[in-house]
Amino acid sequence: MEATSFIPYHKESYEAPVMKRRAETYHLWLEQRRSLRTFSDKPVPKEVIEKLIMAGSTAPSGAHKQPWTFCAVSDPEIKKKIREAAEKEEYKNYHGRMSEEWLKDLEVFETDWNKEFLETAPWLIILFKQNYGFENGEKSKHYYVNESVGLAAGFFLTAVHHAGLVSLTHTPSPMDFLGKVLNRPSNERAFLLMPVGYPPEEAQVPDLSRKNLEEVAVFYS
Ligand code: IYR
Repeated sequence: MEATSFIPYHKESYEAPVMKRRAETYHLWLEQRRSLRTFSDKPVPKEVIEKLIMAGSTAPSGAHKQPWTFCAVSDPEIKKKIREAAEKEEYKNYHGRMSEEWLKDLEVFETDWNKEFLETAPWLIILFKQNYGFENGEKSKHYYVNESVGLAAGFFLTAVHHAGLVSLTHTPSPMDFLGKVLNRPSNERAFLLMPVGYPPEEAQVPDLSRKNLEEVAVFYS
C-alpha cells in the first residue's frame, strides 16, 4: 500500500458536557461486555462476520501494515478438528503444564480442558499475526506486530459486542496446531482464538467486578 498524498480529515467534535455524556455512555455500554464460555448454536450470517472483521481491521498498526489475518471458521469438520487439537493441549495444561498458582487464579472461572464451545459457537475467528509480509513476492517488514494485532482483536471484540453477540479470548496454547489445521503460510502465527455467537439461554458469567479508576490510572495534571 502506498500513500500518495494527504487528504482532509473531518471529525465531529463536542463541547465538554456532551463529550462527558458520550464518554460516560460509552463506558457504561462497554461495561456490559463479558467473555462467555458457552454459546448458542444459533447461526450468525457470514455477512455479519465480514463486517465485524472489517471493524477489527480498522485498528491502528505499525507503519499501517495491518499485520493480521482473521480466519473465520464455520465448517463443522474444521471446528471439530480444532476442538480435538485444542483439548489435547488444554488437557496437558490442566494436568501439569500450568502452575498451582495459575490453576488457583482460574478457579473463579470454573474452566477445565473441555472446550465444547469450539463446536457449539457458529463461528471461530482465529486471529493470526503476520511476523512479516509479502509485497510483490518479496519479504517485507512488519512493525510492532503484537501491539497491532492486540489492537485489532480489541476493535473486533467491541464490534462483536455492538452487534449483540458474545465472544471469548481463548488461547489453547501452544497454538501451532491452528496454523496447521488452517494451512496458514510460514509468516503467520496464531495469536488468539475468538468464538463468536449468540449467548445461550440462561447464560451465566462469573460474578466479577472491574478495577476502579484509582487502580488503573495515575494522573499527572
Ligand atoms: N487456556 C486455558 C487456561 C486459561 C488461562 C487463562 I490466563 C485464562 O484467563 C483462562 C483460561 C483455557 O482456556 O482453559
